[in-house]
Amino acid sequence: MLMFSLRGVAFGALVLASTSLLAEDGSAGWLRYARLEQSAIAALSKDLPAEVETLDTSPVVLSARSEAQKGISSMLGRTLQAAEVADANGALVLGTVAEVQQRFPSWKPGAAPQAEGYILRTIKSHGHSYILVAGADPNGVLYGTFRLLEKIAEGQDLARLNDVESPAAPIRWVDQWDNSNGTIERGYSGRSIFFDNGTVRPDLARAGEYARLLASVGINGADVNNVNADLKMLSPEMIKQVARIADQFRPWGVRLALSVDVSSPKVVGGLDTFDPLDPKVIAWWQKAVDDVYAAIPDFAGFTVKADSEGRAGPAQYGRTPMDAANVLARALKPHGGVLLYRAFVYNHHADWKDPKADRARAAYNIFHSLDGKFDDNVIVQIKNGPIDFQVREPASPLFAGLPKTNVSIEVQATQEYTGQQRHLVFLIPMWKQVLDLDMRAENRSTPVKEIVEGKSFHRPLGGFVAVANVGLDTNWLHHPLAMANLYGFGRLAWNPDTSSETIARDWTRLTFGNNAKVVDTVSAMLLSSWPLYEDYTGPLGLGTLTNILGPHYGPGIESAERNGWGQWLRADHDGIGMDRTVATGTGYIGQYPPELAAVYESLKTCPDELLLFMHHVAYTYKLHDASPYNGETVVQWVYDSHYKGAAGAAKLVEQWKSLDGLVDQERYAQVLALQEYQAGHAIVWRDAVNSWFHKMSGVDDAQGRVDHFPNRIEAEAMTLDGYTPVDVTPWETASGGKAVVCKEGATCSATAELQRPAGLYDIAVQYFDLHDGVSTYKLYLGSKLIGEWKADNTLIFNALGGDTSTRYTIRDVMLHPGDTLKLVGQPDRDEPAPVDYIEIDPAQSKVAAAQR
Ligand code: GCV
Repeated sequence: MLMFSLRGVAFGALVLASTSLLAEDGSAGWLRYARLEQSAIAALSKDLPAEVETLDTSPVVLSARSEAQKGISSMLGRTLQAAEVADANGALVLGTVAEVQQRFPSWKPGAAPQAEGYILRTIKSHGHSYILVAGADPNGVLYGTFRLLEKIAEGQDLARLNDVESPAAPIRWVDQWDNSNGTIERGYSGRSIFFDNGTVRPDLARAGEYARLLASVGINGADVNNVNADLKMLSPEMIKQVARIADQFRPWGVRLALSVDVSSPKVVGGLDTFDPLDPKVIAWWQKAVDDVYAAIPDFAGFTVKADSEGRAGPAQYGRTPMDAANVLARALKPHGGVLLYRAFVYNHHADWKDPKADRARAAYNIFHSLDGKFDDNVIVQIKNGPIDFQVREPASPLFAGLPKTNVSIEVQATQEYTGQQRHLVFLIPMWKQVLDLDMRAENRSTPVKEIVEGKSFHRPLGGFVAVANVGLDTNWLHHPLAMANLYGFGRLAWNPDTSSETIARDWTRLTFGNNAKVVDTVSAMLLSSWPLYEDYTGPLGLGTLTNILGPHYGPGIESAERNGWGQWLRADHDGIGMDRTVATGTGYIGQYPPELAAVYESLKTCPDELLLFMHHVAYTYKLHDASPYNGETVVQWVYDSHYKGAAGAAKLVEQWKSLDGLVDQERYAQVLALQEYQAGHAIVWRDAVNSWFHKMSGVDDAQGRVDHFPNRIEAEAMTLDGYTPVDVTPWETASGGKAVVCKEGATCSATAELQRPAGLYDIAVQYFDLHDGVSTYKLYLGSKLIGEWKADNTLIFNALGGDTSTRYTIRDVMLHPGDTLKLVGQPDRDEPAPVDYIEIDPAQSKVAAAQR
């Protein structure tokens, strides 16, 4: 055995030299097990035994063993030999605490881990080292093994392992919003890994790989279908199919859950009602649940969305969420299942003319009075904020409003309102800011994290749910850096006290290796990304200023106003913001416990980042004196923060470029393309929001930037051949509200004579990249072709506007007065080679050199 592992080391050393920066496609996520530096291998190898002894034969512990073998072979080039009983030279020992105690009777475990927790300990026995991974149960063994591998990947000392870890809460789930036809609601990375063509995919290899990734960060449940549930989901054939997904999950300790529609007894079951209190309906649910458990014995439970956004619900029969939840929960209870009932219940036909109407109040209004009436296997699942995953929201007041009910927090890792994995937004700091908020329920310390852990109110159940929506894209979430959100969610669900910095650094190490510059740079990029995205998309608690009636991606500010969806900004020419005070507004603030309510109610104490969520103020209202607001007016803050945010997005490009050669070329190129795209799109956001505030408020930018673009040439102002000007809606999403388009089959051009002083310039062409077509653009300086590209981004939108506006930049072009610039566009299918403007700025390279 010893000989074998030595051979492994020698082989490993050979491989190291040739593999360090091999192209990687991201499919392994953070579980790459990249080969370590030779010095690290040598240091770790002296403490790592040559055998693995498995004291438990459950499938989960066998997964732990194969994972340990795989990880160690890949990182250290050593073979970890499986042995029933290890020889006397030491071993990695995997088993439950009881099994390990039996194997080493003199071993004292000390503090016992709680359910799914583990002990990692190095002990000496007869002069040899044993590394013990002792789990409270099989899942604990698996989680402990992954933790050990993480330590190895980070080159940590194995000689004195002494960790005891337990998860913060029992519910640590992901939700997928996958539809049985293979699409994913709010999915931005390809089609479903589970479903296709109305049924479960024949090949479920990705489902197993997904479960492995989830298990590696302690996630123990996955709801695989959209909360807007397909009614077919409970049909016998579908359950048989879905059981195949559960088979893929099971070896990784991940239990499968399903979303169900409460109208199923009527629509699928053929009953004349789905009134939850009707005995026929109760019996129907019991039978449906029994059938599910017959096919999937470790089934985790149901998630329910009802009476929300057009979904059927108990309200139709004058019943409450509690009535519906308890009926399903009672059917699940004998099998050990749980029922997650979403508190995302609101009327999307609200009366926008009513100054007291307020969607943010809905969840508390509906659920608070039901506190204490839910069965003990019901968990009320509360979105982090009271609206809908906006770039910033306060914590939902409902967290403090259900002290006698199990609750979980629902966050969104899929970046619906935060850039859809085309913008880098590391969401951990955003989630932490909610988790860490002390609600001051009962005038005592009750941070949200302790409420959902069940600690604050001594609840038996509770936890963390993230809408993940990974897809068939090779790298799972499209942006290679977006996986930090899924990883970080798992880390927070395990221990919400983990800092954002630790998560960012750990993820980076696992994903890109231990090079100090890479770790520092990538984690700095991650940690700056949410604040800067907020800076250019959603100031002062207004919410993401996106088109809420469209794809929730680019800017579309007024879409929030004057409709029933209740995401109102309440903007007029004098001021902006929702007055949610008790004194003069909707009274929402009164839903918080009194100490916190007092903070939000007063303009003096309300944090500026939530100002316009809580209050309606004039554009000229002055923010707090302290940094970063420095007593600026609301409108000037909006202008400044949008310039700051766009500059921050441009900086991400430079930060990433500094890693050229330190990160494999494949992922380097992918991230670079996305960061360059983001930097361009941040300018679209900046200009749209600023122009809109400028028009609305009538207040000029003190720095003279807004609506004043001396370096910009509007396409409609160029000499056009074939191109025709069109209005863009909403107006703020195109410069000057207009673009030019070319007819299908034609070739069009837009020409301008330049009078720039001789020098080096960057020339940016702002065009629209629609989904249904790949137009070609060519840019000529005089007769010289200086740029050629195709509008072939993978955006899914089809209208000219903020969702599709895209920038192509040609750097370091030498210009002279009298030069002619000609843009030639060739449409393709439904994409008319559209152009917004051309901007010619002094070359960034020159600016940077001048600044040095
Ligand atoms: C699954 C938002 C999303 C919807 C989603 C809903 C929910 O409104 O835009 O796509 O529906 O939230 O969480 O139920």
